[in-house]
Amino acid sequence: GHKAQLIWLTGISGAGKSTIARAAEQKLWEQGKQTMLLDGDQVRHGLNGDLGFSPADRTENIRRVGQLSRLFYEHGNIVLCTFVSPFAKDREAVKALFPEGAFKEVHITCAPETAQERDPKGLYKKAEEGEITGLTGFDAAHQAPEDPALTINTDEVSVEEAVKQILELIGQGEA
Ligand code: GGZ
Repeated sequence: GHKAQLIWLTGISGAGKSTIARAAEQKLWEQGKQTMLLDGDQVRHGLNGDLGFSPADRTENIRRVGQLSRLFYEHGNIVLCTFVSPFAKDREAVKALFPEGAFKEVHITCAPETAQERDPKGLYKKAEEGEITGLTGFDAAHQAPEDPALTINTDEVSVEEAVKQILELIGQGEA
């Protein structure tokens, strides 16, 4: 069996959250585990399509996702969330919805230069050219978790190794 829990990946755009979460979910499927992956980019195209990137909208984005995560958690899923979630207080509010130990915060980090080089969506280029403002990792801050369950620096750690670390974290305390 497995323990329902919420694995919350936080970090700047281009740090590798979605890539790592998708690979981890694949492994969990192979182990026959029931999972739900909620990704910022996807959720914002549908459910939270009414929200932008102002601090208030980001807070509302994370609030809704927290509630959604709890529903999936209560139905026995290992929930994987990948959101920039730059504000510590918003992540704390999600954590408060879960029983002790069920919310595990993972900081996916890399040098800002690395994220800017990867630039999977071309957002950093747009920010450099002044087309957009308020891009986390460029001209908007990300508040690092103070006491994460895990920190993965993708400058140093491969996707495969990152997945291994996350699976170990998920397995902790499992019967
Ligand atoms: C941060 C932005 C922004 C700004 C668009 N700041 O790398 P991506 O493209 O696929 O993931 C990012 C996604 C962030 O959505 P979240 O719901 O995770 O953000 S938050 O938790 O802050 O509410 C990025 C894209 O949307 N994106 N503009 N200004 N990310």
